[in-house]
This record gives sequence, C-alpha cells and structure tokens, in this order.
Amino acid sequence: MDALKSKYLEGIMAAGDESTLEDLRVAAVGKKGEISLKMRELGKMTPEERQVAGPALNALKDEVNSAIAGKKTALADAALNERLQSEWIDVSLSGRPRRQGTIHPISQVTDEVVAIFASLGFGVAEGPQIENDHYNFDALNIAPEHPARQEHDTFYMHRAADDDRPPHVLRTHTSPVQIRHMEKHGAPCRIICPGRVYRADYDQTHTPMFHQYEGLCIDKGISMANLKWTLEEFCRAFFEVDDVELRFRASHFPFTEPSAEVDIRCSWDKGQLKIGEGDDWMEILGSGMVHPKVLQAGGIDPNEWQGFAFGMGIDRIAMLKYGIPDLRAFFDSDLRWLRHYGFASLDMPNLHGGISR
Ligand code: 2U9
Repeated sequence: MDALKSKYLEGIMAAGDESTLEDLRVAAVGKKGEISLKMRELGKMTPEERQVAGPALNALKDEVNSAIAGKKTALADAALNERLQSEWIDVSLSGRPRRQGTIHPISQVTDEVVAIFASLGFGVAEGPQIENDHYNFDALNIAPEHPARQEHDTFYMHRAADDDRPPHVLRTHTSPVQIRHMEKHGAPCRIICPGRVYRADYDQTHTPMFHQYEGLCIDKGISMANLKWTLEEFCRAFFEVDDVELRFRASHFPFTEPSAEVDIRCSWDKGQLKIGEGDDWMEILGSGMVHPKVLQAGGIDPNEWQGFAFGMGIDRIAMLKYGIPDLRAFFDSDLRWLRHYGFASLDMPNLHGGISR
C-alpha cells in the first residue's frame, strides 16, 4: 500500500501536463487501475483483513483523486499565468500615426466658417433636424400654396390618418434655427447656423442630405452695406485671397426683401479655379434683408430692428476650395478618399495660424 501511494503521488507531483495526469488517473483509479483491482480483492479477504485494508484502500483512492484534482488546478493556473505573461498590450500607448483617422472636409470647412464668423462677432446656433411646418415654412413667409414648398422637394414625416397635429418635415434649410433663436433671445443678434438639411433630390450636384449654413444679423440701422462688407470679409478669409470682388444680382426669396444672389469674380484655367481674378463670375450664395413678416414671426418689431441674412452650401464651398470634383464622394465613406481629402486631427482652423492647411 505504501509503495502504491508513493508511486502515484510522486508521479502526480511530477506530471507536466494534463494528459500525463489522465494516464496516471487511469492507471491508479480507472476501471482496471491498480487501486481499483486491489479493492476488488477485498471480497476474498477475511473480515478482519477487510476491516484494515478497506478503509486504507478508500483513503488511498481519495488521496490520489484529490492529488490529481489539485495538480489539475495548479497546471491550469500555470497555463493562465503563462498566457498573461505573454499576451498583454499596453493600453496607454498612443495610436499608430499611419492608422489615425482624418477630419472630413465638411467638418473642416464648417470649423473654418465658424472660426471666421467668430472673429466677426457671430455666435453659433443649432436646432432640430425634424421640424414642424410652422418653423420650416410659415414663419419664413412661405405660404401653404407657395411653390417653394414643392421646389424644396420636402420630405414629410409619416402621419396616421387621424393625426391632426401640424405636419412634421425634415428641415429643408437651417432657417428654422434662426426663428427659434429670435423667439428665445430677441434682438440684437448675430449668429450663424451650420447643419444638415434635406431635400428629395439626387444627381451629380444634389444629394438628399447636404450641409448648409445661414447667417443672421439683426440690429438698429442695418443695411445691405453691412451685408456686403460681412460677405467680402468672409470670402477674403475663407478663400485666403486679399482681393475679392462680389457681384450682387437681384433675386427673390420669400424670407428676404430685397434679395440678392451673390457671385464672386474668378477664373478657370485648365480646370483650375482662381478666386479674385479673371473675367468669370461664380454664384456662391443667396442673401438679402430679412422680410418684416419674418422678423414679426420671430417676435421682433420690424419698425425698430432690421437685419440681413444669407445662406451658403457647405459641401459646395468645400468642393470649390479643396478641388473636390464629385459631391457624392462626400458620403461614400471610401477610406482612400478620406485619407486623400481628409485633414489632420487636432489642427483646428484659426485666423492666426492659417485657416486651412
Ligand atoms: C431667417 C431670415 C432669412 C437665409 C437665406 C438664402 C438666401 C439662400 C441657399 C444658398 C445655397 C440655400 O444651401 S442653399 O441651397 N440660401 O439663397 N438663404 S437668404 O435667409 C433667412 C434665413 C432665416 C430668419
């Protein structure tokens, strides 16, 4: 019994893996194992012999089984420790520069626009992308039968047949943000409102979601002269040229009176756009003096206050400035495109360090 005990316990102690351990278990306490066979011999013993040998064999079997279990746990712990030693990562290491993401040109241009207007004293206002038709149309002097409601190719939200609440739309412009701002803060005000807008249109120059920003300046004695100066300052800073020339063409928008579309002097040489020189004109934005009815809708007395407003497509000015040929590529999430046209993160545009790269 002592010889069996030391044979198996020493073997178990020395086992280096689970399969050696299993071999030892089968040899000792398996069906035909040495200890099991000895237990079968108990029946042939005298009662006196059995009284001594029975408990001793049971104790040996228990001791071998628990030594195997203990060794199994020790082997598993050692294997886990070995993995923990070899398979670790330093989560405090900074990312690999080559794998870093880039800033999308639309985010970059939005930051540039915000930085330029901040230097002119404009704050940023934001609002919901799902609007009711009061804020998107009525308050902007766009009457129910006005063709602009169709012109804008509005996305109407689904409504149950018995729902008598005002219709909700995906905003077709950021103008509702200005109405909400006027209602909440009154006059004077100087804000720009960048954001996503939606119109059901899709071709080479239109996507159903695009980005625009609108500006609003309300004060006493505001005129088209203030509008012209502000837009010239913006274009100078944005296109990074000292000489810009803007041309105002009479136009019509329901929310402004008078209204003007604004062109910038430019030249196209071998497909290369140059701003501020040449004999061509390119339309870049719409603008005008805020219609008295729109001021009233925002709770502002038009006899006391005047304002100018303008609107510009962010995607469009991004394409012009950075030579991006296809509008739809903005929304393709093509990594090669993003690496090519994207901007370095942490390179926030500011007027002193250079507005772009
Ligand atoms: C309020 C009052 C007036 C905003 C304006 C335009 C002219 C305009 C277009 C430019 C390109 C939209 O992205 S685009 O398709 N915008 O031509 N936007 S005046 O006038 C406002 C806005 C808000 C309260």
